[in-house]
Amino acid sequence: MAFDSLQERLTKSLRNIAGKGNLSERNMEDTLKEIRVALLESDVNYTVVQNFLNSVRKEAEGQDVLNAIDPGQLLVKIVHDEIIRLLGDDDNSINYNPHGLTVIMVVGLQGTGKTTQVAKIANLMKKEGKKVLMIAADVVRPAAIEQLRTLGEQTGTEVFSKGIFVNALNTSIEGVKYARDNGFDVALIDTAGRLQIDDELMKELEDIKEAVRPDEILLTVDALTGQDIVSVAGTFHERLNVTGLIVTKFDGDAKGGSVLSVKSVTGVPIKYTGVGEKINDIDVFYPERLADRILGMGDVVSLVEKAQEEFDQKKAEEMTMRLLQGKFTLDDMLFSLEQSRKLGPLSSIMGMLPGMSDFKGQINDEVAERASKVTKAVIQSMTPEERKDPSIMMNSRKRRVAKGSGTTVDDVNRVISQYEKSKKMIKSLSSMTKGLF
Ligand SMILES: Nc1nc2c(ncn2[C@@H]2O[C@H](COP(=O)(O)OP(=O)(O)OP(=O)(O)O)[C@@H](O)[C@H]2O)c(=O)[nH]1
Ligand SMILES: [Mg+2]
Repeated sequence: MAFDSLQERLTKSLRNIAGKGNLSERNMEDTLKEIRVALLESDVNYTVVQNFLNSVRKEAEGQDVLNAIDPGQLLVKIVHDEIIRLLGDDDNSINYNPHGLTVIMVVGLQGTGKTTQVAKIANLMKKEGKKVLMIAADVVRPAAIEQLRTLGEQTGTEVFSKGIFVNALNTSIEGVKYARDNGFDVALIDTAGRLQIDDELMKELEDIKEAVRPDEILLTVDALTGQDIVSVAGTFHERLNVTGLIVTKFDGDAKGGSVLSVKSVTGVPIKYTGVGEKINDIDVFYPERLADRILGMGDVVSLVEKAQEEFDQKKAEEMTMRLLQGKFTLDDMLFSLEQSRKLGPLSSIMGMLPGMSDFKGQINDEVAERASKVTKAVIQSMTPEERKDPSIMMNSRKRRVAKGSGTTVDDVNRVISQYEKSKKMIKSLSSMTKGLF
């Protein structure tokens, strides 16, 4: 299958870091370098590779990968998400005409698989309950009409043809009219191909486009042709405003890099992939699935996503619920200090709450101040009773705690007064947000 070698290489370099509890800047750069080479050697367009790595780096910085709970896995997830973005994370589905007949033109160079995909797509749409007509507008090759008829018989799809003596334009116009008059949902137009892009072909396609006003113009590109995909797609797109790509022969052992580049270079999304010669050998294109496959580690990626979601959510919920009820003990303060490295500062949790983002800065500063060993040591030296109610902390208790924590009575006083201040603020915040939860 396409991408096998890219997959192998990416998986190898990512597996090296996926299980690492710590990731140095150096490890990360090494991994990014390996990814760069793997992409370039798979024929991904140079500029696309540069942009891709820049985005990964930026995301890694933004998400503070090096300080994450599981830096290696987080980096894998970032790479995965960037591949999805590269492949197009917008809507790739067929744009059906809401007012009636949907007209789809299929165009492309000779032998790239137009006729075969027309039949495959017709078959897919029929399975969805649509009434589909295939229009044989390739009048250049006499055998083309016969080919479409055979495929039509195979799938029970009606084929419209005027033979080879009526030109492609008129066949298309009449075919679309026939579809409209006879209550078809979709008309798929199979057009002629040329070995190379030439003006005559483009003109013919432009004329058909002008006359039938298609809802979709799908361009077939052969995965095996490598880098050419990008320039061919670019040229067709310039002339015709192509709405989607069908990457055919995806079952072959293409390096696949051009498939990764084509969306970001031309802006045309991939809508289908052809994965064999048989009628059912077509897949609706989902960037996420291909990204999973390219990384060969969909399992790891979904695991990271799930673990992170659960972790963040559960802890954040517990914490915020306590805070929102105005309950805040020294134990909570200790807990928040211990968790802050994993969870991000308390402020980021507060920032998620409606109406609280304004207080983010204040809380952040205070938490940062307390995120010191002294604070932790002081609290840890207090009895559970004292932690619950520090007002019982008389001088003798303060001296004991200072001694036990290797700090001073001043330190203990500071911790207690910081706690009181913080508690007051949390109480006032909680009264402000009452009713929100
Ligand atoms: N392996 C593989 N072969 C395919 C795929 N799609 C099409 N083919 C084969 O590619 C060859 C050309 O397919 P056609 O559908 O005739 O291509 P075309 O673009 O209509 O060709 P022209 O009409 O001559 O321009 C045929 O032998 C198909 O069986 C695919 O996804 N995978
Ligand atoms: Mg054909």
